[in-house]
Amino acid sequence: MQTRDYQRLDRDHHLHPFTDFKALGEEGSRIITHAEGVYIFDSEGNRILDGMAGLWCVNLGYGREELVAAATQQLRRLPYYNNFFKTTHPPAVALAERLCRLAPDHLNHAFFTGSGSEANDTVLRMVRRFWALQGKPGKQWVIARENAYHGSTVAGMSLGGMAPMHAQGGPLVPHIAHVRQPYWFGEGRDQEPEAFGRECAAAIEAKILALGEENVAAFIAEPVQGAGGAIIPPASYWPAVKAVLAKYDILLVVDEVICGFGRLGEWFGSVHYDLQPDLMPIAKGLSSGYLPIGGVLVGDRVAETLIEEGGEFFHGFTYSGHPACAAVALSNLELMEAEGVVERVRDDLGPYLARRWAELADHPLVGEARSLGLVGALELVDPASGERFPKELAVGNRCRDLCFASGLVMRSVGDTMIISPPLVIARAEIDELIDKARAALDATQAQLAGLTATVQEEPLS
Ligand code: PXG
Repeated sequence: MQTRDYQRLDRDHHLHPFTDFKALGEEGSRIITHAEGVYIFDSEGNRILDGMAGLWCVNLGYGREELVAAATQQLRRLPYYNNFFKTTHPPAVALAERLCRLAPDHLNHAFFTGSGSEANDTVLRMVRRFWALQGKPGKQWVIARENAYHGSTVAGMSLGGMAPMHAQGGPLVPHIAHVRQPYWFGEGRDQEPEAFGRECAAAIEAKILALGEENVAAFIAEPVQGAGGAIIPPASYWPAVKAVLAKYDILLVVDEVICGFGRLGEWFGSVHYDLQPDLMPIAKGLSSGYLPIGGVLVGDRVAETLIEEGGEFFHGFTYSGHPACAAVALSNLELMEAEGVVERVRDDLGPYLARRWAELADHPLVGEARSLGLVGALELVDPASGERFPKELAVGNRCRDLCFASGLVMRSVGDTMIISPPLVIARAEIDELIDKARAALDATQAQLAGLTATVQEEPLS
């Protein structure tokens, strides 16, 4: 089969996630055939530096034989059994124990799911059940944030704050309210970042008071928003949020699906920001994406109530704690510990990326370059005004396509360019990433100059 054959069959039979089916059918998919280390390869023989670790998940990079061995050994021994009806199996138990050891002290129980979306569905079930058991069934509302991503199931997208998803998927799950996001570059540049961060935290308090504190169950947020645009909140934000939630006894759910497992230079984003969450949904980097698995780490306060007073919890999935997925996740965590992956991100690679990434701020198209650990963002702006380009120019998408063509996966969210490379990337590979990102920025600028020239010439022709 050649590229064209795959593209034809793909167009005729395969509906891709988050895709304009018709437009992709006309353009044709890129066929990724294999991968090694931090590189993916396509059916045309191109070698591409994967600056997104797949979809924020391949933290240990591609081609790790230990993970392949963990999967195959477990598949031979026990390919499937469930965790319902008073049974379990060694990989699920071992993974639960290991996760609780790695997580902050008060998180001592794990509930497994197949994905991050299912983890957030589980969160919603647990939060509401918890308050019902506490004798406060009125506590139903969950406060989330605009432009947040918490998954694509109906509950996940309702918790999320993605307007285009809400527009297509309604009616949404009721009793979910959204507040503004701490996106300084996008929404707060008329203020000092720290004042803006406090204002965003104050918006949560205002929402609690508007809904009635006796009606609010939880607040859910990512430590750093990923899909929303690698949004790193001002330093004032999280301490102020914590204080508000404590004042009104609102549970804190920290969605660690992207920030967990080393992305920010700690095992969890909650550790970086000292968040002490009541519930922590996890997925992605848990298995470095080699097999699908997610879960919720449950803090003692919620767990004790569910265990001591809850009776049966009517919730779970066929693949909750799937043995092969759990074995791969366990092996992944063992490798990360043995190789000091998280410490290397914190002490070496994160600071190195920060230094090199910041150099891109001198490019005329870049309004801001920010990074934390191994996640980074560039805000593209019109050099003439320092403001955003008109949406119709789709500058971010242009830059992304030029990046891909030059051998780098860098994502765009609107006109924000994002990287989140595997945590095992070498310094020399970070250098390559920076060079390719700069080349793509130059190419984007040249393309835009070409467009402007055409527009200006039009009246003459
Ligand atoms: N929470 C967060 C914070 C996520 O980033 C999910 C939950 C849902 O996980 P699952 O495993 O159900 O996909 C995610 C997923 C993007 C993109 O375009 C990001 C995600 C998924 C798809 C696309 O950046 N994150």
